[in-house]
This record gives sequence, structure tokens and C-alpha cells, in this order.
Amino acid sequence: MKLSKLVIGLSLAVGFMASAAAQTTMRISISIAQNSHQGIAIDTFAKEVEKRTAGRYKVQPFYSGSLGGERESIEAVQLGTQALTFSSSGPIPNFVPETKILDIPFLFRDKAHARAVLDGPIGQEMLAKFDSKGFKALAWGENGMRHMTNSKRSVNGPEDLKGLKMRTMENPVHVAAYKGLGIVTTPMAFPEVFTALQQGTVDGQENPLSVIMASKFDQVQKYLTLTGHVYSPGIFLMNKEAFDKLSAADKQAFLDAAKEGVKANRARVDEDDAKGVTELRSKGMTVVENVDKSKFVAMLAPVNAEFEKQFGKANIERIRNYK
Ligand code: EAX
Repeated sequence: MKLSKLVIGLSLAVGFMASAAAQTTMRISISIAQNSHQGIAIDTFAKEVEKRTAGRYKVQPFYSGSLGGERESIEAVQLGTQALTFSSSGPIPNFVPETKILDIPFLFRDKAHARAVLDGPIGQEMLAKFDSKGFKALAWGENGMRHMTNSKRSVNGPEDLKGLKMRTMENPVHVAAYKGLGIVTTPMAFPEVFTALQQGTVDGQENPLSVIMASKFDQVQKYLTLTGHVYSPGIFLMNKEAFDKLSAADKQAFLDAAKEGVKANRARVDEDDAKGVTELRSKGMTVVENVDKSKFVAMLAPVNAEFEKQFGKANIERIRNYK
């Protein structure tokens, strides 16, 4: 009797120690609120990792830039002080310059085109470029089609942008293009944007409807124009060493979990895009839904000539013509 109790006690203790020791917790972060297309991406990923590794790996999500802005989080993942992050492509060119081409305005016709490119050979080739920079890029996700907001005036065409002071992402392609549209550009990390808009440090900013809603920019911005001027990819990034340490089966589990995260992420972007204008109008924003995009494209001709030189016309055309 005593012995069997001891055996049970011991085996319970050993079992407990083994499961405690076998569980690894990893952190993942986003720069915006949990109730968003990015929140659902990392929450789904966390749940799927735990499920697919039978609880041996636990992913702890952090929201609203509580671990830092996107650039800081990417740096932390590269260094390995943080295992994972989900980021927009904004600061990515500072780490993997080859991705810059994806940030060219009016490159993608719509989300479907962008998703097809990112899921196809072009996007997959680009994911592999992260390997030599200390990252395992698990999957392309999505931030969405970006639109412009400001506190000064309705933007009906590119001529209305002249002299507007706008926060941009810390992205050289965006900065060059927006300068070409006459905007006074102020690159800034995302966690500072709300306050900058509130205090009038900048007049405006540009982001997908999903981000505008999740960040309550309607409280500090009056005018929204659906410029759809650039597609904003998102990406699941993991520290390369942390990924390499996983067993083959666990690697697959992380990759599959990221795919599930992307599905939930894109579905939420579609939902947000469908209801965004109505919701933001009901919160008091004045929305211009239809602008002549060809006027923006025409104004960007000199900048686009620069981009063709920099990235190669054929590479840009390969993306534009991808079906
Ligand atoms: O990833 O910095 C930005 O404007 C991003 O779109 C935002 O942080 C969401």
C-alpha cells in the first residue's frame, strides 16, 4: 500500500516535471490593438501552435506596441530576445531590402491580386530572403489597402495633398512616393501616431480601414479618402535559431499555424473593408469614396521611373502581370 502510493506520487511528480520542463513559451507582438485583423492573426496562430504541438509550445501574444513598435520588434526577433512578431511591411526593407518592391504604390490592382502574388512563387521566393538575415519568415499575412486621412480638408484628387503634413511608415519607398504626391512626409513609429495626430504634429496619416478603426483614428481625423494608393503586406516573422531548433514536425506545426493565422487575418480585413466606410461615417468622418486613381498614378510617373531603375522594370512587370 505504502509502496504503491509512493510509486503513484513519484510518477505524478516526474510527469509534472517532464511536462513543465517540456513547455516552451514564446512571445509574439503586434503594434496595434487586439481587436483587429492583426490581433486575430496572432491569437489564431497562438492557439494553433499550442494545439498542433500538444501544448509543448505556448505562444504569448502582446498587443498595442507594448513590446515596442514594428521596427523594434523586428530587431528583437532578429536578435532572438523575442521569438516572434507579426508586422506590416513598413520597416521590413531596413532588414531585407529585396522586399521594397512590394511597397510600390498602385502595384497591385486589389487584395486578390496581392494575395495571389504573395502566395505564389514571387512571394515565396521573397520569404526565403529572410533566412540569411536571422529570420524565418513563416508566411505573408496582410495589413490591407491603405487610404489617406487628415484633419484639414477633403482630398478629392492628388492636388489636394500638396503641403499636407503626413505621418508615413519608416519605409523608403513610401516616403519617396508620397513626396512625389506633394505630401510633407514625417516618418514615425506607429505607437506615436495617435498622439501626433491629436496634437497636430502631423495633419494626417495613411492606413487600411482595419487599422484606422482598430486605432480609433476617427477621434482625431475628420477626412478620409479611399485612395487605395498602396497595398500593405503583413508578415509572420520568427527568430531563425528558434525555428531551426524545432523538430521537423514542430517546424511544420508552426508553418501550418501561421497559415491558419493568415486565413483569419485576411477574412477580418475583408470584413473591415466591407463595413469600414459606414462605421467611420457613423463616427463622424467625412468620406470620399471615389477618386480618379489615374491622376495619382500620373503624378507618380517620375517616382515610378526611379523605381523602375532601382528594382528593374521586368521585376515590377512580373508582379503587375501576375495572374
Ligand atoms: O501594422 O505603421 C503602420 O502604419 C502600420 O500599418 C500599422 O502599424 C499596422
